[in-house]
Amino acid sequence: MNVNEYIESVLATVKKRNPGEAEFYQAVSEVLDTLRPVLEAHPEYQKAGLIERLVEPEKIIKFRVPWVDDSGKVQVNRGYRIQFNNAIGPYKGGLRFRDNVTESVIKFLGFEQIFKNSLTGLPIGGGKGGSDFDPKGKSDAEVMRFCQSFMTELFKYIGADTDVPAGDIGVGAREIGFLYGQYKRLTDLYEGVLTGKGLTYGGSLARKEATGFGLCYFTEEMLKANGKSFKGHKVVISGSGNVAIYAAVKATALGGKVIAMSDSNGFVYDPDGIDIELVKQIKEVNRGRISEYVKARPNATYGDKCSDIWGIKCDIALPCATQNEINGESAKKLVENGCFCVSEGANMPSTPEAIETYQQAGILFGPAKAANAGGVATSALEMSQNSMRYSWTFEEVDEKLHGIMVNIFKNVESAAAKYGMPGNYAAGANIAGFLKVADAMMAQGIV
Ligand code: NDP
Ligand code: 2IT
Repeated sequence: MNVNEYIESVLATVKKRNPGEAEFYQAVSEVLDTLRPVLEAHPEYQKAGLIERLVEPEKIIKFRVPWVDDSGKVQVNRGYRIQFNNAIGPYKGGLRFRDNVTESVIKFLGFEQIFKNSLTGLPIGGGKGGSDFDPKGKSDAEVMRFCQSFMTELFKYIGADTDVPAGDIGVGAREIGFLYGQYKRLTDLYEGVLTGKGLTYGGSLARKEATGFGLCYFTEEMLKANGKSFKGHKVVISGSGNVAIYAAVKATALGGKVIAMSDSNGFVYDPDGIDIELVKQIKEVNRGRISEYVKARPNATYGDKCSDIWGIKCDIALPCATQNEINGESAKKLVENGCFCVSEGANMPSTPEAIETYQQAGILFGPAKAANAGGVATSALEMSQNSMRYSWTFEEVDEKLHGIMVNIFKNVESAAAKYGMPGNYAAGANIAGFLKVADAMMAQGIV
């Protein structure tokens, strides 16, 4: 079987074994497509059935999460933890609480996490979990009861050296606190089993900022390598959650002007530049809607379709909300309006058609696996601090994060060039992330 036939046969198995799981299939096919030259150069991988093993999660845990809402009604959600690959370290990856969470979504996120975590250069394997529970609109007491029920099953499968979950969409400091409290109560262990913890109980300084800051450090490095920078450029950022807010802070600090942000209901456009403190107040403190922004900013306007944010003329686009939020049509609008850089804070925010559009237009594209790896990298730094029973300062963590993001860019750039695709950072990220995992899997035998 030649390499093309090999890839086709693995993809056919993935499709058959995971029927209807469109997101998972999308993530796998995007990666395998770029690994062709690597598999040509390393026939031993095919011989060892490495790709067949890589696309099959090591463990899929699925469970019922019953809880009682404030009106006394019993609610049932489904919980997941997918332990995808631990060749290079304990499973590591976030938990997502959102109504559209399915096994396919968790699988695609877990699969991406393998390569992302490898790119950080730190010893962490890939995993992901979550639930179709949505904390939005729930009381703190409901969120707590849900988190306690979720952890009452999950605690059996995780541990500081086994599997270390963290946040993602719908899981922030509040949820991590409730989950940690219940883990500790069930196990009597005070250990770094979750990251993104509060600062009073083992959290790391700069973890909250890390994904957004890291995204901008990576993007700045990519821009620099191509004779550009954030300075004086208009930036559009989708979402207004953890990643989006700190991407906006850092993009502004690096000289960019953020002119639009969004949530799942709509977007705001502020020609004077987004007032980030106001967004923090609305979204982080009040848990409100982005539409409230225009009440305080007379020059700003609100649009009630979140994908219309991509029609705003900008130089740099940072999608920081969710998967497949930029389709082919939105990508064309960005390119037509002169956007020269798309860098992904969210996981898989660009559809394959969107990526094709960027590539044909020759604009700079920072793929999620590399560009948003700063969050999980800083989680790994949190794990190190927990093991040492020691805390680094904000500046120390931020400096390490910066170094990690610069390194990721360098590795991605050189892997792309080495395998004959210079400037194709999506291929470079897949290849560089893959090689370390592949090497470890080869060394560890058929497991
Ligand atoms: P948050 O829950 O803090 O924020 C999510 C933001 O995206 C909110 O503004 C939310 O709007 C919006 N959003 C969520 N789902 C949709 C949807 N289906 N359509 C449109 N908008 C949506 O999550 P994070 O900021 O942590 O995560 C954002 C992205 O970044 C995700 O793709 C996540 O996987 C990725 N990521 C997160 C990391 C982290 O450390 N947190 C690390 C690396 C990647 P609303 O307020 O209406 O819900
Ligand atoms: O997608 C991601 O990398 C995250 N949600 C962060 C995972 C982590 O373990 O910090």
